Amino acid sequence: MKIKVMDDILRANDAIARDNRNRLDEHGVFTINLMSSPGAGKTTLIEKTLDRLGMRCRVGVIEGDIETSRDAERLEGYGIQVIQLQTGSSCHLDANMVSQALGELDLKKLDLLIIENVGNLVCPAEFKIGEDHKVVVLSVTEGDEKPLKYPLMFRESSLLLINKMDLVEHTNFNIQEARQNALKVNPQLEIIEISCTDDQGLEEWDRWLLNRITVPSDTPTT
Ligand SMILES: Nc1nc2c(ncn2[C@@H]2O[C@H](COP(=O)(O)OP(=O)(O)OP(=O)(O)O)[C@@H](O)[C@H]2O)c(=O)[nH]1
Ligand SMILES: [Mg+2]
Repeated sequence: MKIKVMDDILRANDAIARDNRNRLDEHGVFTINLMSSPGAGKTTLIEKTLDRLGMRCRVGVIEGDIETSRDAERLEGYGIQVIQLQTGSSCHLDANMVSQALGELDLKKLDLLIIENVGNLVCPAEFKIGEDHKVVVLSVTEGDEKPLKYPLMFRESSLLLINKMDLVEHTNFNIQEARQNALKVNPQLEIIEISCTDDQGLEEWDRWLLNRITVPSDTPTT
């Protein structure tokens, strides 16, 4: 019986997620659902992405947190459209929450929407929210076995960003093990090693995004 309830919840969520996706597609907004454990570096990566790509495309951000607006406040200086969602007790964003946030955004003025999910390596992966791709961030301080222990997020994602590579020599994180573990769970997964501190790998991340974003040629980015 419990299983049926969960099935119903996910089916209802999927219908709203499809509607979100249609709204975003209508306006040509490429959308990623950025997921990780708390503190893996999602907001820092968004800041870096805005520094690097903010002049080349129009970026909007939806921040998902259980409490506070601290992540949205970090992005205030960029002059972009940012919406903070506070989930209260919920450990993930769902399609309905994102639908409400989309109503607050001027989608005509966006090329890329980054949705930072609640820091959690399990629940966010269960809920579609209207994204084109899920992207998972794993930092080297978390352990190279995490893709095996928390497989769903790695299975659902198109791209794995292994972050905090500047710290790897101070940890027992084995990069080859991490890659193998992630590919065992999802053989199609693309993997980029990055550091938001020294910018390692961020050019490859820029390319991954730019290859997928459609920027109208006459669009001003400010
Ligand atoms: N050394 C190092 N620190 C990093 C890197 N990326 C992020 N950090 C630090 O990691 C901490 C957490 O970063 P956040 O960007 O807030 O992480 P988050 O995933 O957004 O966290 P939640 O929103 O709470 O889930 C901060 O102190 C960052 O400065 C990196 O590449 N290297
Ligand atoms: Mg954050």
